[in-house]
Amino acid sequence: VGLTQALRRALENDEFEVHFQPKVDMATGRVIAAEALLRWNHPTRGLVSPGVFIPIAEQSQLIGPIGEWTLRRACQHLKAWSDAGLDLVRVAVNVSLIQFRSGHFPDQVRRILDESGIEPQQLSLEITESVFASESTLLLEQLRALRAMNVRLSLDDFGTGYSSLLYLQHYPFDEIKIDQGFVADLMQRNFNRNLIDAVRRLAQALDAEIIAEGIEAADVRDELLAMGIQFGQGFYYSMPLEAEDFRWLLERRS
Ligand code: G
Ligand code: G
Ligand code: MN
Ligand code: NA
Repeated sequence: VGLTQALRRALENDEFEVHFQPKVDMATGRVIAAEALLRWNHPTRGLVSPGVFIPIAEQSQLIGPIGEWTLRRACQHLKAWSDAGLDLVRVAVNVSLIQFRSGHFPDQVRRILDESGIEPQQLSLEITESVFASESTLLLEQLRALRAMNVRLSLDDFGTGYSSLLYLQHYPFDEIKIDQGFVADLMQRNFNRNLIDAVRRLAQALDAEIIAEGIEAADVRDELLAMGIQFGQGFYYSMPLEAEDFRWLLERRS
């Protein structure tokens, strides 16, 4: 069977799981958010990466139901953690541009927030930079509707793709995530340091928060802090964890 067929069955058979990676306030070490990262626990292949199956889901319309499942599951986990008194501000969920095609994505988000009982400001949606390539008013309208609901919008993988300063000012992003490619060799390359500093000033001008991803070592964290970057994410803090392990991480830190 093809992967599309297998993906369809995966949904029916509950083979997906959501893992979580902390987003951290680097000065204090406080976990401010959990990024939900989808995993496919295939019966014979084992854990399959979203890098493999998300593109197939996007081509086959399955991204709709898979994305909805992920969003619901992530919100349910956040609700359980906050009901348990664990100190976590929000959950972040990656969203594919295809999920905006129908025009009803904000309604789906609203429904899932109501169902799960979390507040809109506890949800952040991560959208990659390719958002600027589409120039779709339908998409921009939905982003504005989500922002008007107080859902947070995060611009993922910043610096890798289509960014245009001209577009950026029209989009309601609350957070910019500096792509890990610029963070990994920060210590070796002056260019990356200058670029990160430019993005920091850009974020300031747009009144958006900035977070560096791909932090793997303490010296990189220290350098980012010295450069005035407040938030970070990466293996240095934690790998993506199963929900139960993420809960332990929160308990240890509370
Ligand atoms: O976690 P990992 O490095 O394997 O993720 C690989 C890619 O898959 C990343 O670009 C990540 O943003 C993306 N991804 C992870 N979970 C989801 C999801 O639920 N939806 C979408 N659209 N992309 C995801
Ligand atoms: O595109 P997005 O930022 O959503 O993808 C996040 C992906 O990056 C996840 O699949 C996660 O496993 C991976 N990741 C998270 N932290 C690190 C890190 O410190 N180093 C590397 N190489 N990958 C990371
Ligand atoms: Mn992301
Ligand atoms: Na990213």
